[in-house]
Amino acid sequence: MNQKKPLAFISGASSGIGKATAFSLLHQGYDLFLMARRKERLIELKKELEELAISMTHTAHQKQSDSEMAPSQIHFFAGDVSSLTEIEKMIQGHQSVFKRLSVIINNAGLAKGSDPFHKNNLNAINQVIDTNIKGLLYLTHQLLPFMLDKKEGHIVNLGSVAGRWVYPGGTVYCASKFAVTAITEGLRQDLLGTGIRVTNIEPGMVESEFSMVRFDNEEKAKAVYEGMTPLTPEDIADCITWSLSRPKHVNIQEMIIYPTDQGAIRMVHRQGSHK
Ligand code: 8X3
Repeated sequence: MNQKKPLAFISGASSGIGKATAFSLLHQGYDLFLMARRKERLIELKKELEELAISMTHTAHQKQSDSEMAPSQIHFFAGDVSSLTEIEKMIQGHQSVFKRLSVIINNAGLAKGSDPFHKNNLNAINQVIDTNIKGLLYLTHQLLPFMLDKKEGHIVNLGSVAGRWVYPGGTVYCASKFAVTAITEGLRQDLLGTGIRVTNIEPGMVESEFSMVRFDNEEKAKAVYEGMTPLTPEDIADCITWSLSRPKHVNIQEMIIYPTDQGAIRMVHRQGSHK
């Protein structure tokens, strides 16, 4: 039987948690729709995922010779989540694909610097708010109708421990992640009765491009994880995949994940130190 697979949409899919989640969900048998700004990265990633999907299908064929299994399909769109126009263009161009939408992973997000608020650059403030809050809202608002029609689906928002606790130099980033916490909680309440689940995944320190984007400085970015073992994007992809794989009547509202070496934000055990 050659059945259509459910579709998972992932924003910020070209690296880090988004990319790791793409691989993890491919293994779970989803078709994927990847969105990110960097087109070359998406082209490369699509190729990698397609190759893996084909090899997975061959292995499955060998095990179940009587079933006809198609490899997962990988779709992508290069665009910025903070642009409603680009989101609308993406959806208009892929109506039939989005009809199979089952999962939205709102992963795109960033921090810019760690200066005190009065030293923040206005462009950076706008970029963080526009991506982390407005981007998430726009995408969810435009994609939700495809899931409402089906009376089931799952929205996973990538929050952060910074959406629970505030730290100096994190005013704008923390505000954006507090918004993600509120949006997730609100959506879960607003969507009650629709069959759609909503989950907030809130990681502590994850080693990815996050710190490089935040500091725009390789040395500073490296120093963040020095002497400690941070979480990996794959650790978080595991949590996302587990939340999605619960029975349909189970909604994981939120999950806070710290590395064992992190006691709280800015409280890190580093080799040879107690802080
Ligand atoms: C990232 C966690 O501690 O850098 O979301 O703000 S932190």
